[in-house]
Amino acid sequence: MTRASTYDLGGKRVFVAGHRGMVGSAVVRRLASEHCTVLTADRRELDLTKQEATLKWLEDNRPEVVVHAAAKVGGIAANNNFPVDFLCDNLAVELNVIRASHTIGVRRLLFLGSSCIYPKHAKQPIAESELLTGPLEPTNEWYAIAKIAGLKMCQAYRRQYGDDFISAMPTNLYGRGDNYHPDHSHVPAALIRRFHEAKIAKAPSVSVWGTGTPLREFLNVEDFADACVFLLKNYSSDLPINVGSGDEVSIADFAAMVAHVVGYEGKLIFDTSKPDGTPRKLLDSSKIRELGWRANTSLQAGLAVAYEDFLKGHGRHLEVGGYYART
Ligand code: GFB
Repeated sequence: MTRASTYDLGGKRVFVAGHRGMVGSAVVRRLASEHCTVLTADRRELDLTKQEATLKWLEDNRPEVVVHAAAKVGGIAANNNFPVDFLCDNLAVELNVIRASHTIGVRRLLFLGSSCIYPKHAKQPIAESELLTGPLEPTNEWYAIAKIAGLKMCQAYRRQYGDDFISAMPTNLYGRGDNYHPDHSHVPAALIRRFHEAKIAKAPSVSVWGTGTPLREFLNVEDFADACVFLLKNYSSDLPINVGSGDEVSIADFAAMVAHVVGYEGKLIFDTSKPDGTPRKLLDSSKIRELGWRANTSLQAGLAVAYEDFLKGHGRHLEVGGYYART
């Protein structure tokens, strides 16, 4: 099908857009063992929402490979509350990076999407063919539309110009370098922080958003970074490819796991005034498994590392506004 005749990253100049984000920083760590030259640009040096600046930076630095891990991201509340930021900023960055990559002749580009691009009531587990078969989940449709546009840009450049641009769709990610903002983060970081603070304060109970019934599949970011490198080397197709762990859990059970890892022993109270979002989001990752890749970090072990990272203060506490990559 879709297996590229193995692409050698050795000696290549690889630009990781969004290298300060959770995903981008994990990709940089993973690329360290690939004997390539990793290129990064701080936001002060390059604002990816600026078209001319992005083109100039790429012309000056001449990467052969691009990992597009730059995005405005956040959890269910941030997505719901900042539709302009999630739609427009993500569209601008995608257009600038993908178009400039074409202009300077980048050989391989990996665009990162998200499992939220699939319809709210997609058939489970969600195969790549479910894309655009039904309405999106309203809490994240702005972000989803931007991500769908990004993967369509990759398909369009491949169709019209033969560019080897591919797209990967990760499931819900967590791990080192996450954003621990109390309102804007995703559920793993939000609960690590809230339970930790409740443990310190000896609070008798902690609130968890929603009913606790939604099902989510969680993938450790180090595993995802490994999948990104695997796909750069082994995958070439206009079809996006799912990257999941198969670790599906209800939010209630997930919250109990996080409480255990953090050592919080109080009561969990479900705040049903907060949204649940999509009821279930389990990816069908059989395509990438057939190519020979699978995740190998257990949720328990990955959460322990994430909590350690939080304790070391490596997590970021950002407002929505920075470009930190995560899907
Ligand atoms: O991680 P999260 O915001 O992502 O929420 P989504 C997952 C589930 O956890 C939802 C519940 O059912 C939340 O209601 N939850 C419980 C909490 N407590 C909390 C909490 O304190 N904070 C948060 N954030 N959630 C996002 C999309 O949806 O998934 C993005 O909005 C992106 O666009 C990302 O695609 C992967 O899975 O609901």
